[in-house]
Amino acid sequence: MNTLSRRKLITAGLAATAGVSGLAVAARMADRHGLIPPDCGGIYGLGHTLTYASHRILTANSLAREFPRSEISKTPYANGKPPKDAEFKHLEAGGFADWRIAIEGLVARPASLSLADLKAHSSRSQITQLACEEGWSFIAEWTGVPLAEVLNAAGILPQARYVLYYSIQRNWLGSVDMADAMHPQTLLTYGMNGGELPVGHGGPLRLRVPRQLGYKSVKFINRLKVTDNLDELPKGKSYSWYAGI
Ligand SMILES: Nc1nc2c(c(=O)[nH]1)N[C@H]1C(S)=C(S)[C@@H](COP(=O)(O)O)O[C@H]1N2
Ligand SMILES: [Mo]
Repeated sequence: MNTLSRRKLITAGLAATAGVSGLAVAARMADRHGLIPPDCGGIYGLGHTLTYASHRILTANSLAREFPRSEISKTPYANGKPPKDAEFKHLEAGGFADWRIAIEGLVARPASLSLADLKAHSSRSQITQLACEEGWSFIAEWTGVPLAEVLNAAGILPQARYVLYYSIQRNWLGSVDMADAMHPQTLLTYGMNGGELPVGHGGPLRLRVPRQLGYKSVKFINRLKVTDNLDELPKGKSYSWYAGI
């Protein structure tokens, strides 16, 4: 199906979902509010789009569930191995004092921030669940600075639509729209369960996006880029781009 007829189908679906009175209204709404995800094509595209669009229409500002301290998992599962390369080992040996995260792209004041710089911002702690698409999950207390605060300090330009986040593990590139980037529970996370964030869980720094599945919470992040497009995303990825829960 070509992109044009896909868009027509999507906006027809949106008209039904949102209960608005006509296709023209739905099409305008979809365009204006950016309700078409990057993986709108392909056999799962319509489903991805309707999920994304309806979440954005119905629950744009909703909060992920937060749990009482008593529900924190005793043995949280660390998925995969921390990076083994010399650069990471060197940074780890130095207590990550030299870890930096670059803030780039559509911002007025690009920056390079250390963990100490991040900790100088206001911190937020929240007890949320990390759920993997494979079916397992755990609950932990996560501490960090809201991404919104760091982005606001850098001065987001009006064209901004997405934030890309890069890991020292090159094959892990994450991205969210501005609704999730600016959401109060989206944290640049440096602490877990009262201590430093362990390397098993992405220490010294990961982005926690608690309104989406675990694979959007990329570990070992060292660069953020505010953009107006997602051209850098690898093509033909199997996970859906939007993984709202
Ligand atoms: N850099 C990096 N980030 C990553 C992953 C990874 O392997 N490398 N795995 C993802 C997946 S699929 C999940 S479910 C969670 C797991 O987080 P955990 O290791 O804290 O359990 O991290 C996500 N972020
Ligand atoms: Mo996962």
